Amino acid sequence: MRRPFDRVIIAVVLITAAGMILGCSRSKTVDVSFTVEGMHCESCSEAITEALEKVDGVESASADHAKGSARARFRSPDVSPEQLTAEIEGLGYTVTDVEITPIEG
Ligand SMILES: [Cu+2]
Repeated sequence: MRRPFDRVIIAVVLITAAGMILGCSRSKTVDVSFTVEGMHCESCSEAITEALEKVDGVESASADHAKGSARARFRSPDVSPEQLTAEIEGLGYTVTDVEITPIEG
């Protein structure tokens, strides 16, 4: 014999599972481009690339000292553009512009 209480527990488990699945599918891939001041050579771009790639949730990153730009592809909401800006500025460079592009999937 099944008590009504069991049904409540089953309903809660199902709602929780559905929420987790929906929550996962809501995570998005995002491309972000930074305009960076202060890069002078190849080791500057390497330092920025490495710092961005080390962040959990970043799929790829690159930086170009000649163009004064950096970019990263990451999973949102695991990572935020603000967090990556802080990484770059933590190395002593200045981010003057941030451009965010959501990617399909
Ligand atoms: Cu340098």
